[in-house]
Amino acid sequence: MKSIVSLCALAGLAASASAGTLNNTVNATLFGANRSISIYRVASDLQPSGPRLEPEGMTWYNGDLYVSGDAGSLASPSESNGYIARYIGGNLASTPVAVGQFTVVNGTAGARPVGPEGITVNTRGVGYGAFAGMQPTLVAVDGFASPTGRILTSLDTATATTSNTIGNYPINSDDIAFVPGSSAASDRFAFIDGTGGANQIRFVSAADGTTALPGTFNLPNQSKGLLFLPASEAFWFGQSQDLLLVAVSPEFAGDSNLLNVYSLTGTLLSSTALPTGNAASGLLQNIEALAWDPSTQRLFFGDENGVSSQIGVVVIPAPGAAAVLGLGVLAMGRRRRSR
Ligand SMILES: [Ca+2]
Ligand SMILES: [Ca+2]
Ligand SMILES: [Ca+2]
Repeated sequence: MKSIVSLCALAGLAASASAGTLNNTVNATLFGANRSISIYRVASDLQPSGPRLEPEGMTWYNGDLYVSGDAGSLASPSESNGYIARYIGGNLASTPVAVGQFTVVNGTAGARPVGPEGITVNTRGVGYGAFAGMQPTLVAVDGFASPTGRILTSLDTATATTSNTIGNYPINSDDIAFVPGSSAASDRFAFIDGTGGANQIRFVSAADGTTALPGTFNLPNQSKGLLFLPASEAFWFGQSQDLLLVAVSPEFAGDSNLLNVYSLTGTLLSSTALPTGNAASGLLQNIEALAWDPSTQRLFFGDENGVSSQIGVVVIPAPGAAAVLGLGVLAMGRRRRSR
């Protein structure tokens, strides 16, 4: 350990858990207005539990941002190494809690750390991934095909235990989102599925996590990040129906990351190109995860690229926010005068 610390000191690297560092702020036109995206470097945020945090999956629950990444084996730890980063209050400048270490056994190769491509929360209280306490169970998809197969699994963040693992899962997923229906019977999980090379949205029942449902629709190649927003939140994005937001990573040199907004039936409602580069240029490189904080209207972008390893965050003001603010100030003034 001593020699590792010395080597890290020599290389000028952090040797212990560290807070995200603001790398850059960049302006982008998002949903019709100019916004400022703050971009944090997070690569060393899980140390010493994990070697490196390269965000592939993100979800928001009860005031905190949860971030997952790939993992190697117990013998050869790599990336998040079975830990999930929990940023309290979504504060990327703070050191996250390392939740885990989550492991799975699937097949004969023995236990290995979980490396979720995507994470979500079943908020219904029944069905696959349901939980009772204050701390969430994360429903995770893991595209790590070798040596033990793809999995759907449940990560209890209160006890740091894995359960209900479904091995050799037929969906080759880059992300997952819980899509509540009008009742538990119609709750679904939506997946980005790359089986066969083409990207599609597929739905399964959230009752068991496995029963395939209709509604499949096509996505662009390199679709990597998925976020469900209920109609009550769609307002912030200039829409009024349930939405699926999809992050599309660059496919060819010169491509930009895209933020595509779809209806649940696959109608493309908007597509926005995001400033794209790498950490050295202060830009996001390969966006593979999305999350939304409904209390402060913050949208998070996870940049999985192994060199960049960043999370971007942007506040989405309400459409017509300036007018609403103006009315609020006017009302305050009236209250003051009437006192
Ligand atoms: Ca991966
Ligand atoms: Ca990775
Ligand atoms: Ca993902």
